[in-house]
Amino acid sequence: MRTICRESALQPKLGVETGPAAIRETGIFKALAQLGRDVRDYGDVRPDLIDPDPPLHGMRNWRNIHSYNLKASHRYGIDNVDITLADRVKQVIEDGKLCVTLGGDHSIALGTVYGHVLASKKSVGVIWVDAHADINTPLSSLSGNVHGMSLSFLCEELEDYHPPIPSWEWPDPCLTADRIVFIGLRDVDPLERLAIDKTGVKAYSMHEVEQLGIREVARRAIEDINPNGDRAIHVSFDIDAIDPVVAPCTGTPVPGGLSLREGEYLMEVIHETGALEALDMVEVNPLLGSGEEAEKTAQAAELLILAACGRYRGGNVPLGVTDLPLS
Ligand code: 4U7
Ligand code: MN
Ligand code: MN
Ligand code: MN
Repeated sequence: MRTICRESALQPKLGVETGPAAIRETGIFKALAQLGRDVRDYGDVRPDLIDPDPPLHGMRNWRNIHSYNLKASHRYGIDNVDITLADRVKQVIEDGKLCVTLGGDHSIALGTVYGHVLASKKSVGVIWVDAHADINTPLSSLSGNVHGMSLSFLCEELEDYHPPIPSWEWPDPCLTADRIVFIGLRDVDPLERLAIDKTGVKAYSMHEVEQLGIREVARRAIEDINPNGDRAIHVSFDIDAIDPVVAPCTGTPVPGGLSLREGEYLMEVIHETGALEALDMVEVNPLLGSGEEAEKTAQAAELLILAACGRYRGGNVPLGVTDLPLS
């Protein structure tokens, strides 16, 4: 069972809210069923947008993003979302199922990680696969885009660097820095680098992927966040981690990314741990390119999700089949 949700247009470049539809259209449900996965589409989590939603401390769309992810809209005398993303993820995890969330932009990780941490019986470690570190604070961000800040709100060590937000509680930071690891970085703001150094979050940028190879990076990353094998894994996969030649339709493409092969290998290895409880696939934006490019990007996302769900490139025997057809 898995949940498939999407986000509304909460960032300046429109179109990312149509990413989930493009991924659904790849035929992913059929492919998952063929793998023997019991799939349930929970539909969308979709708020009625609060409008206007002026910035605070430079943070754009912060009311909408908060109420959508974590619910606090009643503080504004409005009730704009039936169920929050955090509650939806919590529900799926509590059912003991792998929860796949389709974004939407990467601000959805505020809700998915928080919901996962609330619901999991285990301590949660996060593998953040991204060209970007998404660890700006509202005060260090040059853009004001919350999808570039998600981790700073989740990380306990950065709590004191956040300005107070009146009548508002952002999520209790629910991760310690030793339970976060980056893979695929290649566009990190200077103050984000400082945040990584100060907190000690482990980071395998494209430099380390080149130096060590994806096999060693995957092994180390899993060991970093799950040293004793007793934790649950949350993968937050920004499609811009993959090279734009393969996944062009995304808001902030950066050349020189992971190949699809590297991405699939990483997801296969994470699947093999048996510890994966939640996966976000975010930042697919079908409107930023031709139809063909949009399809290519959605197909890359599909393959990555399938690998995380047990698709093996060497082939999978169909469920329940033990012999070849007899003559
Ligand atoms: B994504 C950026 F300044 N760092 O903060 C920022 F370069 O979810 C980019 O990883 C953030 O796609 C990218 O706006 C957010 C920028
Ligand atoms: Mn991101
Ligand atoms: Mn990114
Ligand atoms: Mn983005």
